[in-house]
Amino acid sequence: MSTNFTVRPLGPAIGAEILNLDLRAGFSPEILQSLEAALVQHEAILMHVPDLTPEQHLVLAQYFGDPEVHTFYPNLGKGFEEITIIDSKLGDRADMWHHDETFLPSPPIVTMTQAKILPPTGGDTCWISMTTAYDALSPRMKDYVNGLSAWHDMNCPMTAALRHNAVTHERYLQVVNMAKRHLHPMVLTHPISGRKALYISPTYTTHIEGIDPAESNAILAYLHAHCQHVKFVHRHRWQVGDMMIWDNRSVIHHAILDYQPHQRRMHRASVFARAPHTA
Ligand SMILES: O=C(O)CCC(=O)C(=O)O
Repeated sequence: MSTNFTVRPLGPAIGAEILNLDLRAGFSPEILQSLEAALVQHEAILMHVPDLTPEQHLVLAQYFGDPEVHTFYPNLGKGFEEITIIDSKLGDRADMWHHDETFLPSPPIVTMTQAKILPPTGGDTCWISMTTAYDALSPRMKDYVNGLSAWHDMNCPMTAALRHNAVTHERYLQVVNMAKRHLHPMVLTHPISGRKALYISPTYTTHIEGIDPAESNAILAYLHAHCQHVKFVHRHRWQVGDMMIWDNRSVIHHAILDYQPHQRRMHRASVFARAPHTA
């Protein structure tokens, strides 16, 4: 496949940087296919694209799936409803490890976020390779988790936010009344790479189905601690214009909230699979 860029791995487990990407002629099918190959292999990829237009952001999103119009975040407006604005000045924050929206039956598979306004320091985002974390489990633990399913509940982070006084009671009730949750397998098989990944997060996963609550809590606590080992993590210090694309079937992410009262603004698109992902 002929492309105009090179891929530089940023770590053994996860992350790669796309270098010398020339978008003057836009996203050709070859570029898009090569970006997808890099994404599947490295799970989170970095592009330096300060001149990327909203139209190009959409082209990229449409290649990976059906772009989502986010239910509660604001967006760029007419024609660009799929480009979500996440701005700390609007009170938006995602200071927690999560896959995107796993309380949905078919959550977004890929997310692509570009930094627009950054604080002088801080505001890094981290990703965990849930495939590498899965590979590192003992054979006994792999046997244990394979075949189990766990609930993912949108109320879970809202309850935490309420406890931290980070959300109004009105907003809390609004979200809780939506009652969005879904049961997902604890281990996903990536439809392209065939790699297995743990599919749980401390943000949304409440409990393992059919397991005694104390055991479920203990197993989940162990698995979350296991996944958060630094050797599975890639941390990115953003520059304005950087775009990260990540594969929600392989990674979880955490945007660190350590820059208040400064502003941090990101433009983000996430996409749904055109056919449901396989377990
Ligand atoms: O702002 C970021 O770096 C990521 C925010 C986030 O968690 C998300 O877009 O799902």
